[in-house]
Amino acid sequence: MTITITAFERSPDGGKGLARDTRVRWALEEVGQPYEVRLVSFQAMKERAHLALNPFGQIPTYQEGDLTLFETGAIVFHIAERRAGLLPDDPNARARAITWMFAAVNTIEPPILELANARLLEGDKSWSKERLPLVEDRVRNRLKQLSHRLGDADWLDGAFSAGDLLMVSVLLRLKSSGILDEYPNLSAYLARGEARPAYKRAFAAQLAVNTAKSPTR
Ligand code: GTB
Repeated sequence: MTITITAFERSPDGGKGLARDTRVRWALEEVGQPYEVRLVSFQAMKERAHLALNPFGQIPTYQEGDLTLFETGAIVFHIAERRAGLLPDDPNARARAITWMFAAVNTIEPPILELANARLLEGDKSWSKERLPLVEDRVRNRLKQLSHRLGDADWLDGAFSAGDLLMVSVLLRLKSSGILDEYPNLSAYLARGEARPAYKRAFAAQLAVNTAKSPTR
């Protein structure tokens, strides 16, 4: 059955792989599942047809036959459950990998997003200089805890899993900030994720979209 995901017609990051379709592409690449991509404009994302796929008017969405999904955590989980390669068979190891998926999107991603918003959207506010260090410290607090748990392991719990896929995806947002350099094992973890052939294919695919010439642009 054909799988179709949606992605930005043109991502604001110009193809750095930070838009969330990259993590879905990566999951599909890891399990060897071909997929199609439908590109949507910001305007189209807010229209009725797209809102039927994602009530929040966002990308990515995932369609497979009658099934429509949104929320990248749920999409990656669905892919990982149905195809081998992203979740261990052992029930306890599987439950732990799923725990790391939730930790990535629910515990680590929120302060990172808060920092991105503080820098990008609030940088010109009079109170921004006072607030920014607080927001950065919230990120550091979580990174310190994560770094401590990862230690010198390659991945968070045994073999690479969907938990690592989401955690690396979330940490990628910090790559240009310099904060990750304070945690060398997390920087190395990120680099290991980016070095995976499936990630490279996913990254290249989204980059191709964002660097393609278009007569309308
Ligand atoms: N919780 C949802 C999920 O995980 O699926 C969040 C989805 C989401 O935030 N989608 C964003 C979106 O559609 C794109 S990925 N935004 C448009 C809107 O809300 O109107 C977030 C994103 C966008 C751009 C960059 N960037 O340019 O660096 C990075 C990340």
